[in-house]
Amino acid sequence: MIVQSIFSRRLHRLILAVGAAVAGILFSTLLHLPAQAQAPQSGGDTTIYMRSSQAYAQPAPNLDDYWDERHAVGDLAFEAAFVTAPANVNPGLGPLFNNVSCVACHFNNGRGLQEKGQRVVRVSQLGAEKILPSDHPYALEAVAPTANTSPVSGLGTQVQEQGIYGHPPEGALEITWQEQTGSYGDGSDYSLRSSQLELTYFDGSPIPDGVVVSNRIPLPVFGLGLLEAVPEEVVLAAADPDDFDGDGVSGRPNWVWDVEQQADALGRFGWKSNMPNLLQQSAAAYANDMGVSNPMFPAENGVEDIDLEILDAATAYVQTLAVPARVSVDDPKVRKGERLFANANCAACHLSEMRTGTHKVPALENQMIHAYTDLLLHDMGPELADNRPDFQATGEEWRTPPLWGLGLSQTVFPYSTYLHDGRARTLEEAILWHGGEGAASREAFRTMSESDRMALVAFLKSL
Ligand code: HEC
Ligand code: HEC
Ligand SMILES: [Ca+2]
Ligand SMILES: [Ca+2]
Ligand SMILES: [Ca+2]
Repeated sequence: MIVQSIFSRRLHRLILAVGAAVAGILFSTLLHLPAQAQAPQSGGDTTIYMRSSQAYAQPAPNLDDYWDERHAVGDLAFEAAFVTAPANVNPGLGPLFNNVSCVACHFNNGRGLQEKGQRVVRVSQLGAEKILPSDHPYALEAVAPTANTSPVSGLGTQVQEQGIYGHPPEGALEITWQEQTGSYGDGSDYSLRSSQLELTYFDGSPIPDGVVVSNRIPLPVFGLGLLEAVPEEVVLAAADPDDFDGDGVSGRPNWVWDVEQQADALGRFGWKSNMPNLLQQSAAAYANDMGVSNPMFPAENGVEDIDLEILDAATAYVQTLAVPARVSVDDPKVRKGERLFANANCAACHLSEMRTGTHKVPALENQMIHAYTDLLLHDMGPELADNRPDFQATGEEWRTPPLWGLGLSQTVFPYSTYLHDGRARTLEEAILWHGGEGAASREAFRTMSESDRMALVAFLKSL
């Protein structure tokens, strides 16, 4: 079965590639467009030319045979839906969980929705002593010695909103949205929505005082192997914690706990950069999001619902996904937008270029990439704050999210929204929420003419 699906996938890719090449030649001769090779290849040699709903779900075209097969096996792991044990296939769901498979939250590998089953709600008890891992069923929720997240009684540090049959979930979250209005420099109005959260235990009883709640939507998962392959020195070189150059933008690394190395490590993944690498991110997703215990996070009684083979496969999958190429790079409006992006100092955080170093996947090595992130934490002001510290990240700090592939968000998953809690319905709204270190950029955008704002957004959609 697996062999067959790898084979048909190869064939399928070949047909796609030939089709795309023919279409590309026809298209560029007809419209006198420059050849695609000249368009910025957002993911270096891992770039693909595809604009369909499957654009985030392709293997990097430069994988060798070994990694190509690892990718195909990982694809199955990413899609595998877990069920309550005992069962013949994929047993071990829960008892507490948020969803049954990786792809259920990362639909088509894109960003997910602000909805029960997709979001992840992190909590911590302010001013409490940390509890020991053995007090809690899932190791990651309490194990990290350098985390400053204290588990909440009955919830741990992540709220599982679902439980297997006969096992009540931990908590229930009610969200109410409110609108606030503002106006652009040219006098036209806009409206922004923000949420009010009410978290209770599942039976409706109130949670203790002093609990901070951070509500996060799923992030897209393509291109992440490249971000893992950016050398630590490159990330640290972009940090400017004391704002030495005086542009109002600082940027600090998050130092988080690496479970495998049992040491602090640079955080790169998650909305607050609280995960050091994709193996740990995947292992934690299995354990905490799906209740699937594994070699990195075994259950309290030592049970491992999946073995290292499956954990490694899921990890390899998110390491080896291609990055969709930019489009319309020569469109005058897009080019103007790119200049405005630079002038508004957006690129101080959303770095337009980084070079990768070494990685165990050779296809990811030494690539010039255009991810538009610095992987650093920035204080984004009180309005975006979740007030929940996470390792070194304060309650107001967030990791700059990559902007590559942004123009495909709605194609990949209609109705998907932006920012950590999905509050921004449009790219304009996402920019208008920037505060703190991003406030000057936001003001630059807010006071632009309408045609300049449209050009800037056109640039974002070309990514
Ligand atoms: C319940 C929904 C849910 C499930 C199931 C889930 N994820 Fe996620 N995933 C999320 C959310 C939410 C985030 C952002 C988490 C944060 O910032 O704290 C995320 C983040 C990630 C990231 C980091 C992306 C980045 O840009 O930093 C990766 C990689 C990832 N998930 C992989 C997986 C894998 C692999 C699985 C299956 C083993 C999985 N996820 C299962 C919701 C989910
Ligand atoms: C000080 C650093 C900084 C600057 C400057 C900055 N951003 Fe951001 N940007 C961030 C961070 C951090 C987030 C995530 C905030 C959150 O989710 O709460 C973000 C989020 C975004 C998002 C949403 C991405 C997503 O995946 O949901 C867009 C779009 C965006 N920024 C565009 C811009 C544009 C355009 C500018 C310039 C006008 C800009 N940013 C300036 C740091 C910055
Ligand atoms: Ca389990
Ligand atoms: Ca929990
Ligand atoms: Ca600075």
